[in-house]
Amino acid sequence: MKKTRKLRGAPSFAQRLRAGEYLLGTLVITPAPEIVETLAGAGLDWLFIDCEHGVIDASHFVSLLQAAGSCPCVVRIPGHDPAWIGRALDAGAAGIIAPRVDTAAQARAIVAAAKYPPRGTRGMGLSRAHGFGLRHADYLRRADDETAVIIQAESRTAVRNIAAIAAVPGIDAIFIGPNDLAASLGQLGRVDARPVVQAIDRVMSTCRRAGVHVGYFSVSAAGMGQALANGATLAAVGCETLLLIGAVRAMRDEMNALQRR
Ligand code: 3PY
Ligand code: MG
Repeated sequence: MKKTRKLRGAPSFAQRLRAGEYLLGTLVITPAPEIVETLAGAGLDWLFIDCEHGVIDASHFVSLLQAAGSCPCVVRIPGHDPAWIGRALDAGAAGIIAPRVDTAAQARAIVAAAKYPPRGTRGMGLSRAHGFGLRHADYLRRADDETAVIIQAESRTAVRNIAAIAAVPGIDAIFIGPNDLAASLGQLGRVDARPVVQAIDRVMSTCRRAGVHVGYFSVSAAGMGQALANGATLAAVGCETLLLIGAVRAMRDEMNALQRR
């Protein structure tokens, strides 16, 4: 009889994502372990470590992921380079997010780079994910199942090809980048413009039909309403600096109101 592998302990981020659980996170754009540790303890389901923009690079992975403790970190790599995918996963990332994926062929190559042979071409090595050698064999057995591959759809071409992209095996979620999508549609900075909203609807309905989970980013909680109503389960709201700005402004307004009394 075929053995089914039991889940050890809590389900991984990838397993929760595949189960369609609502997962709330925020972007991290600065390489500060103190901030990551604070965010990780403040009640989020995941952290979106952004290496596409900002100043985080691969040399920060281990310290940031250590600081996050049990809060899963998903790393957005700067492009589609298999070396970056390997380094993020080797450092113990719960998954990767690949930006600007326009075709099914690109999506297939990204999935391959994230999976060990025979499923893919991920290189063998030792790092934090493998307990620096303490848990190598165990990690090799679990890695493909327990790491998430998230593909960003954020261009006119991606929207045109979305059915083929969503059909690629091994994709755990398609994450809509509304800002790049707006720019690609000639609506720079206007994520609420009609052509952008229509393109987002098209991606979401195609993913729904294909049974692929959808992620969405907004700078504020208010901007997430439509995506959640349309079935997005993976949510990234703001980033650490925007959250700080919002908290400072709210505190300043509260203090100004007290002072006027
Ligand atoms: C975008 O809005 O373009 C994004 O990539 C958000 O993460
Ligand atoms: Mg983007």
